[in-house]
Amino acid sequence: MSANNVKPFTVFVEGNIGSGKTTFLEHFRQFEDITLLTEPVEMWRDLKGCNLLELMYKDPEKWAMTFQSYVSLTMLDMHRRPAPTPVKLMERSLFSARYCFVEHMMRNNTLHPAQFAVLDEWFRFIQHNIPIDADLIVYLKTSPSIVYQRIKKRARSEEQCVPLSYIEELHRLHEDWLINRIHAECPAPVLVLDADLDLSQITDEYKRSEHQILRKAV
Ligand code: DGT
Repeated sequence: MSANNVKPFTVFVEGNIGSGKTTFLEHFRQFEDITLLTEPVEMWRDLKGCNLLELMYKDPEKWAMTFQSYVSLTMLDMHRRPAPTPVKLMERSLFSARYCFVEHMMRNNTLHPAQFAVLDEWFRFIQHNIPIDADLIVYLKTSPSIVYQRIKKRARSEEQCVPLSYIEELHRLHEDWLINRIHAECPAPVLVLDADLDLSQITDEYKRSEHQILRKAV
């Protein structure tokens, strides 16, 4: 709840790996009265000394279930975290974990059908029993070849083995969820931004979203 006990205007920032979600959140640091919740990747890389992200990439059949289970917990924590401001900006959500990452793992058999069923039941249970506020989704739309180059350039150690085909598949899953609406639930209206632009031009594109995001704060 914000200071005056009104629910914050809640925005999910979504997009492929390397689409600039963190940079987008950083753009909004200049404004007052916004709570920024960046994705808990660091928690995934160090859970009591275990790097779950690395384990998942190195041996997906063995670790995907464990990893997704922990992603769900950390995402739910972010969804439920109170914001003392009129606007709350979150990097990703339980929805992209389910409709993009888990969906991919189910389709390529990384997850056993029984594992997928358990994750899906958790997702449905949470959706029906725990309020998840969502007022707007900002979709940072990119071309797979462009984010693939960015991922190679930033050289996060765990992601070195990521093939272009994985990025292409994740792109299709984001499009199916946010543009083609193949799943019944898209929890909020979607604002699409061109996130292929490089850093020198992207600020103007980010500004296009300020009005919709800040209108509750000003
Ligand atoms: P950005 O700022 O757009 O460059 O964002 P990234 O690429 O730092 O953040 P994100 O969420 O796209 O990806 C972080 C890493 O975690 C990446 O290797 C993909 C992985 N990841 C994130 N969420 C999930 C998930 O639910 N399942 C799986 N398997 N991987 C995930």
